[in-house]
Amino acid sequence: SIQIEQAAGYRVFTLNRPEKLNSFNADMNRALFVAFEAAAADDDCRAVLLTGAGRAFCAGQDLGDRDFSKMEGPPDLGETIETLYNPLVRSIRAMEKPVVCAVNGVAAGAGANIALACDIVLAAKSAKFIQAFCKIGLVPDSGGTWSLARLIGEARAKALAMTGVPVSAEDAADWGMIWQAVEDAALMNEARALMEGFAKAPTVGLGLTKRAIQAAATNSLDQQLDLERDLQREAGQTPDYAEGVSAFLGKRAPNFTGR
Ligand code: LHQ
Repeated sequence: SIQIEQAAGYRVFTLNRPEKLNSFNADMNRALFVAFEAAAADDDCRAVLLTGAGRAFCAGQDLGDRDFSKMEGPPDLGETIETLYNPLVRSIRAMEKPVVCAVNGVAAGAGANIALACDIVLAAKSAKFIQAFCKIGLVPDSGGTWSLARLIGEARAKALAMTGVPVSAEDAADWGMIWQAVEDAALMNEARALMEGFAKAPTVGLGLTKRAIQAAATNSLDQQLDLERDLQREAGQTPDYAEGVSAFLGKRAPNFTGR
């Protein structure tokens, strides 16, 4: 249900149930989690790119997965969230390397919010983000209530979550919900270019940067200044920092090893 490409220095995960608009069933959810955990554990993997096969990025949970007529009572969706979606979001956020998302088409429900959990989101101009949950009586999950409120503010977060209106890639970029909207035909080239850069980047420094920016969500300025001090101390001890300075002074391109 997902396709994994091992490129030099990075991996590409492609959600691969195009006939179901790459909606999540439990297998795809678990496979993606396992893939993220494996990428996190592999020092030779210095970044991850997430995208979708076919015309959609991901339509959220596969709503055909449960047949209400065959169930004794209402399902426990909390269980699904706890065992499948939450571990996935935590894995993406905890991984101390860049996670890029190339949103190639519609991103709805959990599909939209998994995209927003990634560090850098590029979207094809024809793509749309839809908080579809309200249409079926549910609550935005996969961190959506948190990330939307932080990225675009309460006013827009509530309107999107309560109406389910689609947001175009260009509006999403204008609002700061994603990094960039790019021409459909250019999406994968742009994403690959970013990945080639991250494959040769000072990965430890980028990972610490990710940790710091995420910690800012709950830290005071004083706590954050202390954290920056600690992380800079750590970054200053990496071989890549020594290499970066030496390359700069030597007026040559750095050769970062990601350590
Ligand atoms: C689908 C789906 C889909 C199955 C399109 N499932 N078949 C967490 C925990 C537990 C339970 C519940 O949920 C969650 C989190 C969630 O993600 S809730 C939100 C679930 N997602 C949605 O509500 C989105 C539903 N889909 C749509 O609104 C539309 O399909 C979008 C806007 C994604 C795309 O619209 P169109 O481009 O017009 O395509 P379409 O609607 O014609 O869909 C194409 C096919 O894909 C169609 O099947 P068919 O056999 O008629 O060709 C759809 O039924 C199927 N499909 N999404 N989530």
